Amino acid sequence: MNQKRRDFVKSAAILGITTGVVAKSTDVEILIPSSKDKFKPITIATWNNKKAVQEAWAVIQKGGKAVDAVEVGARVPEEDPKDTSVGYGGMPDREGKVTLDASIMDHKGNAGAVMFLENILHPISVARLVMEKTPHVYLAGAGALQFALENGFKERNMLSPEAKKAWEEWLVKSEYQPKINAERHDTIGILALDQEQDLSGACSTSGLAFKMRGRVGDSPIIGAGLYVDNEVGAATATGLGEAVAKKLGAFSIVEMMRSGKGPEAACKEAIMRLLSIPNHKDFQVGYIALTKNGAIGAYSLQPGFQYAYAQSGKFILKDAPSFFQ
Ligand code: SD4
Repeated sequence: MNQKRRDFVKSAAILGITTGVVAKSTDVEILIPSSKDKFKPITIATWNNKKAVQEAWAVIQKGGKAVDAVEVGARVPEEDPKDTSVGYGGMPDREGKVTLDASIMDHKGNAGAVMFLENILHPISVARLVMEKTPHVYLAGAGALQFALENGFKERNMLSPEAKKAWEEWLVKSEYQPKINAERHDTIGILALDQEQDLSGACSTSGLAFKMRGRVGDSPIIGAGLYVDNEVGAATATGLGEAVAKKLGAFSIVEMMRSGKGPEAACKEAIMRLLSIPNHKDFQVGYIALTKNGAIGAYSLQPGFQYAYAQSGKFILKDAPSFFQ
């Protein structure tokens, strides 16, 4: 038994509970990582990312690693022209350029991310290579592109005809106002628990439509848009990246789960922390979380946020509970 696990069991013993169970006190759900026969592998993603969770599930079902599953899943919307917040088809910045942010974390606590990356179809796979092949966590802009090209990725146009048209229409008034749930079905945060009971996560986005050139959101920032701790759980975010980044949303959720909150309660508390941001009525944030023993939860600021998961070969789409109704 490793030191952390020993400490965990010790604190569980102090609380008078046994491992492998979910114990409930009056207002806190205490999650105890279960033994291997007590968990069910799962893949879960923000929005109606059905194909993504299903493809990720197929990896897990075959005995594949969670990190492979989340990469496979994130690649699905990256190449879907209909998804206007991720990869090809994503809305451009106000200069008409599609700029991409993506991050990935594996069960060993390794992390890699790219931000302000242009002309590459699969930023999540570049992020994975940053994680695996470099001494760094973040590569940005021209340097990230150079790294991608050196590793065999090909440059291509990422502005779809539809996104170009939307940008040209936007230019008429040039008003920047991120819309609540405009990114519906879009930005993907995906988490997976594999058959070895290992967790990983990935997040990929083209960011907010018509953002300033050079703007980076929460999605590539470890702890903001994505966080994974294989001892505890994982969390990821969608919505207004500036709000998520100010609160380190994903990290705060994992830390709350470590302290005993269940995944939905932790997501809810992280949403409540957004209420100190003055214009919180005008933006959306949605969080999803997954624990080491396969429990899931979600919560959003505004209604309309959905999440999707695949488990035991079944696909399920759910509306997340929200602070505002
Ligand atoms: C960002 N969080 O760049 C992303 C946007 C998003 O669905 O989630 N869109 O701020």
